[in-house]
Amino acid sequence: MGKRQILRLNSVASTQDVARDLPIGSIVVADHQSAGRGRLERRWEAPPGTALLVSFVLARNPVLSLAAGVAAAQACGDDVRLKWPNDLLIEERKLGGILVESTAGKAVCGIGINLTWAPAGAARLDQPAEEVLGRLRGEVARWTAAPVDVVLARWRELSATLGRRVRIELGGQTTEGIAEDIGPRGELIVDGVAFVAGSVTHL
Ligand code: BT5
Repeated sequence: MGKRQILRLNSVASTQDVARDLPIGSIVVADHQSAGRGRLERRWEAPPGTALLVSFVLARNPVLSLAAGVAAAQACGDDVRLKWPNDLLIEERKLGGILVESTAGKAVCGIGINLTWAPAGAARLDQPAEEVLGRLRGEVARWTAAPVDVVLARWRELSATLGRRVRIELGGQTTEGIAEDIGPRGELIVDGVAFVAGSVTHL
């Protein structure tokens, strides 16, 4: 399938789209994205040179989004917590996000982390991009190779969601309850009901 590549680009539409065509083990980093995206067609905003914007091409993994969250939290520092399913938080403010897009043979895991700029109400890290990326590469390799139960255990420790009252919205339906735990495939359990996807608000 070709040799893995490490691409550093100035401006792209989305690092996800470049990464999609590369073999497993490849990494795409950009200074700027003209069409950076989150889940469900949402936009990911960052002025040029202000954020770490990276996509990792990885083997498929049922808990990849949570493993990437653990990896990113560990790469960023002790005060970073995880909001289910895919947000990095500092003091309840969003520092970064994770977007996993899977195809038949691989998964593209995009990670955006605010460094010198953040939208109103969001957080930023104020650390050099190269240092964060260096740590992130090691942590992604470690946590995507870790057994699922080890990933879930670390995710629980880093979680800002578990034990909280939450609102979860999925397909036009809204549920409120206590986020009790995550299940074996990373699903969020709210008052005994398992959600495999959805948007969570901490209440
Ligand atoms: C995410 O989506 O949080 C996943 C973001 C993934 C971005 C990376 S950057 C590298 C790679 N290439 C891409 O094109 N994407 C990935 P979601 O949970 O849907 O959150 C999106 C929402 O976060 C938006 O609707 C905004 O409300 C908010 N948002 C946008 N930009 C933000 C920023 N820089 N900091 C904090 N919040 C932001």
